[in-house]
This record gives sequence, C-alpha cells and structure tokens, in this order.
Amino acid sequence: MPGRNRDAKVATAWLGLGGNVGDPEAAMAAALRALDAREDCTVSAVSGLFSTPPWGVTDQPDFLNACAAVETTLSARALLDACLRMETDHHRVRARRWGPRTIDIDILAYDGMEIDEDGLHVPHPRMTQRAFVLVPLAEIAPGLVVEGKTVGEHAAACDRAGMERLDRPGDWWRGR
Ligand code: A4P
Ligand code: MG
Repeated sequence: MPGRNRDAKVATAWLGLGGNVGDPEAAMAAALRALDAREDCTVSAVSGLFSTPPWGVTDQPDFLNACAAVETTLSARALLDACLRMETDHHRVRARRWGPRTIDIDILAYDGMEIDEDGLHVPHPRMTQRAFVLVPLAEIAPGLVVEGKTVGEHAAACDRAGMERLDRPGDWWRGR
C-alpha cells in the first residue's frame, strides 16, 4: 500500500462476492481490481470461483461466488460504502431481497470485530448457513473463528450439493 498513512491501523477484512446476472465473473474481478488499486486497500487472498445453486429465492439462475481477504486502513463502514458504490457502478438494481443481481459484495468479517449498527452487521448474520460463503472462505481463512467455530469446521458441516469449483487460474481476478 504505497503512500498509505503509516500511522493508520491495518485491518483484515473478509469479503463475500456473488452475482447471477450478466457476467458476474468479470464484475467480481473488476471489483477486486478496483479495491486493490486503492491506496487504502490491498487484496491479499482470493478464493477459487464457484458455481452455486441459488439460496433463499430459488427460482433464479445459479450464482458465481468467491471470497477475498483485504488488508485495509478503511473502517468497516468506509469499506462497506466503497463496496456499495462498486455495486452501483456495476448497475446493480435492488429489486428484490435475495433476488438476481449483477454483483453483491458482503463484508463477512472485519478484524474479529462484532459490529451491530444500522446498515452494518459483522460478522455477516447469515454466513454460517451458506455453503456459497463457507466453501470459498475456507480456502483462504480456514482458521477464522465465527460463531464459536472455525470457518473450516463450518464448511466441513455445510451442504455443498450442486456447488462446482470452476477451472480457473489462482489469479483469475487479475484479468488477462
Ligand atoms: N448490510 C448490513 N451488514 C452488511 C455486511 N456485513 N455486508 C446492509 C454488506 N452489507 C451489509 O443488502 C442490504 C443492506 O445490507 C446493504 O445496504 C447494507 O447496508 P443488499 O445487498 O441490498 O440486500 P440483499 O443482498 O438482497 O439481502 P441480504 O440479506 O444482504 O442478502 P445476501 O445475504 O447478500 O444474500 N445464493 C447464492 N448461491 N449465492 C449468492 O451470492 N446471494 C444472496 C443475497 C441470496 N442467494 C444467493 C446469493
Ligand atoms: Mg448483500
């Protein structure tokens, strides 16, 4: 993070990314590159890319999902604002809860903090029920503890039926 304020504390944030409209792989890759290009964020790990059956509202196309770790001097709130802005940049329209979207970026965890504020809940409240979060997150943060168990333990116990890890290089998000 050249040029970053040396006194600012660096936190590790874990993000969940997903989408099922248009080209979600390109949208997720562009979002990760845009974060990494900021002086106050470095993308330090990215999981593989998974095709996943829709959770919640099931009469919609399969999703692509991935998780990433970001080292950042942004607060959790400022990081959320940056992520929501990127969702808007990708023309996401919020029509229906859990419905189809070009890209969704959730803050899954932020430096072991518990945050319960208006519009910001960390760890993400439903993450331990969701294979589409746990399976990719277990690739980059198996020892992260959420709700009293490691992500690896949650992932081993979750139902990953219908999920498929796509054949992509490890740096799939950097683009060709
Ligand atoms: N918000 C609060 N806490 C957070 C956080 N930790 N990270 C607020 C991100 N946002 C957070 O989100 C609504 C508001 O949540 C945001 O404005 C923010 O202030 P939203 O993205 O508009 O609503 P949503 O995504 O439709 O609802 P929700 O409950 O957040 O849905 P999820 O949890 O994001 O799930 N199936 C598969 N296979 N793969 C998926 O990726 N995604 C969803 C959406 C449903 N089914 C899916 C997938
Ligand atoms: Mg969301």
